[in-house]
Amino acid sequence: MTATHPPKRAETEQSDIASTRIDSAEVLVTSPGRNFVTLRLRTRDGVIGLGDATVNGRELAVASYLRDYVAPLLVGRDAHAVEDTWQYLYRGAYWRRGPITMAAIAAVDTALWDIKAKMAGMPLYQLLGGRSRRGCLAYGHASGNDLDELLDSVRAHLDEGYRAIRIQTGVPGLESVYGVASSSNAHVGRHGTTSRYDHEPARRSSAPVEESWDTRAYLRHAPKVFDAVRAEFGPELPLLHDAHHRLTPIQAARLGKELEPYDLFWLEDVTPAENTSVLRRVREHTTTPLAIGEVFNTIWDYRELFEEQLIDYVRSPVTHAGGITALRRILDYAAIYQIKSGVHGPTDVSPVGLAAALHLGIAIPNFGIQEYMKHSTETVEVFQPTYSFVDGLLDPGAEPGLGISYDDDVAAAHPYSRAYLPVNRLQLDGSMHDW
Ligand code: CS2
Ligand code: MG
Repeated sequence: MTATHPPKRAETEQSDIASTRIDSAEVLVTSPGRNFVTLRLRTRDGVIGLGDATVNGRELAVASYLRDYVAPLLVGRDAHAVEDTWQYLYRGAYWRRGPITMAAIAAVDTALWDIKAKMAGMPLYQLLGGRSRRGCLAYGHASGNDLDELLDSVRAHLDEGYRAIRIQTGVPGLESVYGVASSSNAHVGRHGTTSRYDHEPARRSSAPVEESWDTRAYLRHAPKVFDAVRAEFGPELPLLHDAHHRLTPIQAARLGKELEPYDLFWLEDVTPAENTSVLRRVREHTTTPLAIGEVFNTIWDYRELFEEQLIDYVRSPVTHAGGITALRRILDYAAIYQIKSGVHGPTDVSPVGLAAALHLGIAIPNFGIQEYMKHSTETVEVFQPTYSFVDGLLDPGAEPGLGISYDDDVAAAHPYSRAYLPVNRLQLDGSMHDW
């Protein structure tokens, strides 16, 4: 009897494969104000796909993972085999999860979806089920070192068309707080203040900037801030707040409870990401909606949060959760529990990552809100995004694929330069603290 050899890969449409094979996989690192890592795949037919692999402050680790281990596996593969390639890279590595691995897989997955949509001649969202809404509601970042600065910043955002606003302020007694624009970063607009806290360039120094923290001072101050914002802007405006992993469960419960009168859209990252079961305690005490997940990597991180309905919004971006394939799977799972998307969209997620989120967001049934911080002019010149922001809604645009094209010449004018996120220490005694 003749032995039959099963095909090595799940390639079924053999005749098409030659032209859709991946011919090159390039890892592009650029720093137009801040560092970005982009994967560019090209098929034999010359169709280009882009994927974002930026891990803020650890960029070159993903660049190496992609360049040294993943790119050699991609050349010759069928660009249409999106799911099989995802499984091949995830299961095949043996080592599971983690930000570097999942950002690398995300970049491959996003680039393959970009290629598939370009081959179909359609904007990517058409392949994800088509348009489900007029646009993706975006939230902007208002901040101020004191209340006057903050209220001005909210007004500036309303002028720009935002219909939902995140509120972060300085805390009396603390010199600076992450998430609040420092005055040196402020750009003077009609209302005199900044619209972005990590205004580019990203902080470049030989070591991370050290910030100091006092949880009791923060907990005393936060309700006063929301009281003032509601008094000024009324009950309608959706308001969000990020506690940036800094609280214990019982402190988080107290904050959620004290903010209930101000009807937040969400309270984000109240506790550190590792031990999600502590959110049971928070949930027992407050009806303030909770969002978490910007540092999660996989669907497994969400399992108990979904099944016990401990959260209301999923913060994972395409870039850090393994791509469009993986985030779609997470959000479908979330939908069973009436949990919605609230995709992470700071400026360290590149325009490629943001575009991917918008194609997904416009298509899925359980879209919630999209974070939006405008990228710098230099970043826009490199990536040339075609998405738009009109009347508070983001739209992925009508170009085939993701709608992003990478300008190599502009990128080359902005070489990589090491930059760190800050660290946080307790003001009391200098102990390292979550941030
Ligand atoms: C923040 C981010 O956007 C957010 O909600 O938590 O600024 C986050 O700290 C950075 O993206 C980290 O890279
Ligand atoms: Mg956050």
